[in-house]
Order: sequence, then C-alpha cells, then structure tokens
Amino acid sequence: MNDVGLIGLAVMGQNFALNMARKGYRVSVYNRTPERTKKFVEEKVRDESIFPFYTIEEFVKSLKKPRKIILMIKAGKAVDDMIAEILPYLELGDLIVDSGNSHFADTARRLEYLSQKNILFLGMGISGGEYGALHGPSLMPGGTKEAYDLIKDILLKAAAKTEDGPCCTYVGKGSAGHFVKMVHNGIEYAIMQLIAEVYDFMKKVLNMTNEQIGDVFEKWNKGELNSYLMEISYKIMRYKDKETGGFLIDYILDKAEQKGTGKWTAQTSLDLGVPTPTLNLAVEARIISHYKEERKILSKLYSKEKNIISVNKEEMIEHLKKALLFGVFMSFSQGLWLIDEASKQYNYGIDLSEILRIWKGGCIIRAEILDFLRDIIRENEEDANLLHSDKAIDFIKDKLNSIYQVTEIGKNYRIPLMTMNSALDYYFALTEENLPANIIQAQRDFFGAHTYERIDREGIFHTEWER
Ligand code: NBP
Repeated sequence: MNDVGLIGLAVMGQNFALNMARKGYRVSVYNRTPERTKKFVEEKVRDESIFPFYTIEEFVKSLKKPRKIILMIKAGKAVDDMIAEILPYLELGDLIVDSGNSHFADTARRLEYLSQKNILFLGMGISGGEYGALHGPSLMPGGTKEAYDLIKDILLKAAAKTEDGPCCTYVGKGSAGHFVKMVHNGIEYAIMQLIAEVYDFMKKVLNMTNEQIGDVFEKWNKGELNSYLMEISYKIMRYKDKETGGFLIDYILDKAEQKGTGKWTAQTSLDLGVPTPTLNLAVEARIISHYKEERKILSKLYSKEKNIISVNKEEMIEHLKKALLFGVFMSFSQGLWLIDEASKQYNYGIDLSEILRIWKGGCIIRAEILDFLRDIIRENEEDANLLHSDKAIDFIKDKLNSIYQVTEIGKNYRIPLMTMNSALDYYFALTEENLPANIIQAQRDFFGAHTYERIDREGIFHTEWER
C-alpha cells in the first residue's frame, strides 16, 4: 500500500510527486488524461517509488488508510468535479488536500460539505513554482488541526527548509491556508510591479543598458533587497535571445497576464475594508498594460514632453534602492494587515510571525526583509500594523527622501509609478490625523441625507444644506 496519492500531473503535480517520493514516500499518481500519466512515468520517474493508476477506484484502493489524497489540478469547477469523483471510494477519516490556487470561499464551502461526510479536508496554498514543487516549496495548509496532523510529516519533509525550520506550518482553521496563499500572491504582484517600475526608471531616466540594470539588481540582491524576485530579475536582464542574439527582455511584449489571485486579494481587501492600495494598483497596472493597442493610439495623441532634470546617476540608483525597499515594506505591511483582519473576521487563528517564517524559503516572495518584518511582529504579536513599531519608524525615515525623489522625478519624465506612488500615498494617508473626509461626509449628507459625526460633540447629525 502507498503512503500518499496525488491527482493532477501537470508541472506542479509531477514535481511534487517526485519531491515526496524522494523523501522516502510511496506515491500513487493519477491524471484525468491517461497519456499525461504514461508520459510522466516514462520520461520523469527513475527509481522513485511512484505508482501510476488509470482509474480512480484503483488509485484510491492503492492507498494506506486513512487515505491521504493531494489534488494538484486547475482551480475552480475541476476541484468540485474531482472531489465528486473520488468521494464514492473514500471512507470515514480519509483526507483530501486541495493544493491548487482555489478561492478561499470555495475552500470554506468544500470544508463544510466534506465535514458532513466525515471526510477530512485541507485547503493548502503552495508557492515556489515548478522548481519549488520539486526541491521544496512553501506550503500553507489550513483546515482542521486533525487533518493537518494526519499529513504533516509528509508536508514538513517536502517543504523548503531554512535556518528557522521547514517552510510549512498549520496556518489556521477553515480556509486560512488558501486565504494566506491568495494574499501571498497579492504581495507578489505588488513586488513584481515595483521592480518593473524601477526597471522603467533606470531605462528611461538613467538611460541604463540591460546589462547595467542587471548588474545593479545583482548587487542589490546581495544586500537588504535579497529576494527570489530580485534574483530572477537580474538573470532576466542578462538573458540573450537564442534567435536574435539580442536581450530577450527587449523582445517580450509589454502585456502582463494574470490568473486571478491578485484580483481576488484586491476584491477581498475591499470587502473586508482593509487598505491595500499598493497590492490593488499592481493589478490595475497589469490591466492597463493589456491595452497595448489603446496605449499605442493614445501615445500619439498626447505630448511626450519630458522635463529633463540633471540627476547624479549613482545617487539616483541609491534612491531607487531605498524607494524599492519602501514599496516592498508597504506591500508586506498591507498584506499582513489584511491577513490579520481576515483571521479575526473568519476566526482563522493565524500567527503572522509563523506566516513570515514559512515565506522565508521555497516561495516566490522569499526575501531578506522577512526577518526584519518578523522581528517587528514578534515585538507585539497582538498588533498587525507594522507601522506602529519603532523599528518601522526608523526604517521609513531612512527611505523617505528617496521615495520623494523617485516619485517626483518619475512625474517629470512621465513615468507611471503606480505602486511606488501608492505606497507613498498610503503612508501619507495612514499617518495623517486630518484627512479631507469631512467634506466627503458633508457632500454625502448634502445629496443623500447620509448624516455625519462632529468633532465637538457626540451624536449623528444631518443638515438641510440649502435652507
Ligand atoms: P494547471 O493549473 O495547468 O492544471 C492542469 C492540471 O489540472 C492537469 O493535471 C489537468 O488534467 C487537470 N485538470 C483540469 Br485542467 N481540469 C480537470 C478536471 N475537470 N478534472 C480533473 N483534472 C483536471 O496545472 P499546474 O500549473 O501544475 O497547477 C496545478 C495547481 O497548482 C493549480 O491550481 C495552480 O493554480 C496551482 N499552482 C500553480 C503554480 C505554478 O507555478 N504553475 C504555483 C502554485 C500553485 P489533464 O492533464 O487531464 O488536462
């Protein structure tokens, strides 16, 4: 009998099956399309204990009880269909782990449905792409503790390792795992867009070549900005196109795709009333990038006049570095606040410091700065707003002049810095006691009798403004 079963043999599933097998587990595999299973076994499996099955019944029967079945298939209806297909063969206490990028609301619904049938269920976020799936991803499982305990040995062995332990933890109750993975992706969108804005600035203001940009990114990757996204960015800047011999980056169309997790983060932050403007604007930036033809037309209609400013290149690169750190800090800060609010509203019981720990290895947003953020969170576990910390105050103080310089010069050169500007505006708004929301309240009361509160006395007021 085999230890664990995996359904879905696209890139992630193949590699995660190999990963578990290489940690000593006997793994049963199944895929809807049998040719994919055959090809995988013939071409990728060597001496690993991986056993292919071509019917769901045989696949399920091959597993030790209580059975553990990991789904690595396209999120959405496919997951419901697959659960319906395997359910008739399962017994009380068996476990299904959905490790696709499912929406957390779907996970909550499935959890409820399966608990009525006495089947255990985990919604597990997985990050690290195909490389991580094979060599050790960051795993974010959520659901009941009983379900986690059943499979935790396998998950802990398969996860990436750092000096702080395996990048897997029991994230929390209900749909906590998929919620955290969703926000992870929201932060990922924001950091990718921040790096893109720095790249744009270096090209258009500092006239830097791809190689020069790559060199700076590589240098940054050796310091405070050390991160997976910085690392791949410097490699991208240097990569030569095999066909043309030029830099591949210059041949890639500037239209960014998305699969939805960034959008879900933005939608959820609006639903929960948590401000995450930098995460949201990273999604908007991808949407705008999609309008290539429209941008082409409009770029001819409007003046491209720039206000050329003389800048010291070396100083500006240092400002860009600090501005990027500022943006990354604000992105994490917004994401953590969102997770904390969801944890309160949905009773997830999430430990933010643990989340930062399991993001340290394997995942796409792994970064040096996570240790610093963790130090802040651990100062006061009850406080999810990083901006309260003295450490944050010093950090931000050191970056402010740089983010001012970058956003200011960006405007003179007509460079859209959607995430940079939003990070700065977030900071301005959140640290401002007096916002102009008083006039908004007055307008609302004027046209809709929506009432307002006063600063000089308690109560709810309405004014007949034109009387
Ligand atoms: P895909 O997201 O491209 O999904 C392909 C897999 O889903 C194949 O095994 C396919 O089977 C199966 N599938 C589909 Br499509 N519809 C199905 C259905 N109705 N019933 C059963 N199986 C069905 O694969 P992936 O990129 O390996 O990702 C797997 C999951 O992990 C996804 O949820 C994804 O969002 C998530 N994820 C991906 C990454 C990444 O870097 N790619 C990272 C983190 C998480 P078939 O062979 O029969 O078509």
